[in-house]
Amino acid sequence: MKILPSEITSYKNYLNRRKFIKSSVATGLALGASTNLYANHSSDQNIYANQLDENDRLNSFEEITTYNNFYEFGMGKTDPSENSGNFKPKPWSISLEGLINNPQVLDLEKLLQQVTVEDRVYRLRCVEAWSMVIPWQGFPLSELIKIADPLSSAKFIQFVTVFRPEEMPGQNKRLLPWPYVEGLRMDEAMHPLTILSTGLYGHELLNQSGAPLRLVVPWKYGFKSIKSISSIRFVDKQPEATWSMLAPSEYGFYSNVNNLVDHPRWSQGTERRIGEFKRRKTLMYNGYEEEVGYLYEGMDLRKYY
Ligand SMILES: Nc1nc2c(c(=O)[nH]1)N[C@H]1C(S)=C(S)[C@@H](COP(=O)(O)O)O[C@H]1N2
Ligand SMILES: [Mo]
Repeated sequence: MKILPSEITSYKNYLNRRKFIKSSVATGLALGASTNLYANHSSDQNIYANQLDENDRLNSFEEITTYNNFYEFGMGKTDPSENSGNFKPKPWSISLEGLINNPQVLDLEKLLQQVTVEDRVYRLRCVEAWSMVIPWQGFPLSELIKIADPLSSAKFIQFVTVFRPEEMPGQNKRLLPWPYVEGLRMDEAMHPLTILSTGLYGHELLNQSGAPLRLVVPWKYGFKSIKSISSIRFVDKQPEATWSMLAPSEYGFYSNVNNLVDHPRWSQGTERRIGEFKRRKTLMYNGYEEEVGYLYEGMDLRKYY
C-alpha cells in the first residue's frame, strides 16, 4: 500500500484533534474522518494513553513505518518497508486451534464485525534499547479468546506468523527458524492492555507493521508483539517462542521490560526514543507496572526474565 504525502498530513490533523492526557483513560473523543477505518469502529472512542506524560511525543507515521524489525523481510531497520511490497494481507484468515470449544478458521473481515476496535496509545520498547510511542487501533485479545472459548486446560497461547516465502523474502534465508512464533500465559493474554492491532494513526497496518493483524503487548520487549498472525493455538504448556528458542540465555519467555536485568549485549537501564538524542530511563514494565505488576507477584523476575 502506498501512502501519499497528502495522506500523511491528514494523519497529523487526525492526531491534532485528539488530546492525550496523563491519566490512564480518556473518554469521549470523536474519531476523525478516515475512509480506511473499519465500519464498526466506534465513534465514541476510549483512548488508552496509559502512563504517558507530556514528554512522550508520539512518533510520526514516517518513523513508525520506516524503522522496523520484521525479519521475514530482512534484518535491517528499513528492510521491512522496502521489501514488503509483494506481501498480500487481504483476504486474511486466522485459525483458532487447540484446547478450545470453538476451533475454527475465521475470516478477518467478519471477525472485525464482532469486536470493538479502539484507539490505544502505547510505548513500544525494543530489547535493542530503542523505543517509540505509537497510536494503535486494535481490539482486546480477550475478545477473540472469548470467541475461541478455551477449555480450563488451556494455560498458554501460541501465536504463529504466516509462512509465505514467495511473499516474504527473508523466509527464504535462515535468519530465524520459520515461521516466527510467540506466546503468552493465559492471564497475560486476557489482560485488557493486550490487543490485536489492525491499524495505526487511523490507517490500516502497512505490511512492515504486521498487516493485517499483529499482537501488541506494551509491557514486554517488542519481539513479543508478533506480526501478521495466521494461527492462534491454545495449549497446556509454555509454548516455544522464536527468540527464546534461539538464544534462551538472552531472551526469556516472559521478556517483561525490566530495567534491572540487562541483556548480555544491551543495557536495559536506558533507551533511545526514535527521533531523540538524549537517552531516557527505562521504566519497569515499560511504565505499565501499576496495570500489570500483579501478574508477576511472587515470581523471581531474574529467573523468569
Ligand atoms: N513475525 C515477526 N514479528 C515480529 C518480528 C519479526 O521479526 N517477525 N520482530 C519483533 C521485534 S524484535 C520488534 S521490536 C517488533 C517491532 O515492531 P514494529 O516494527 O511495528 O515497531 O516486532 C516484533 N514482531
Ligand atoms: Mo525488538
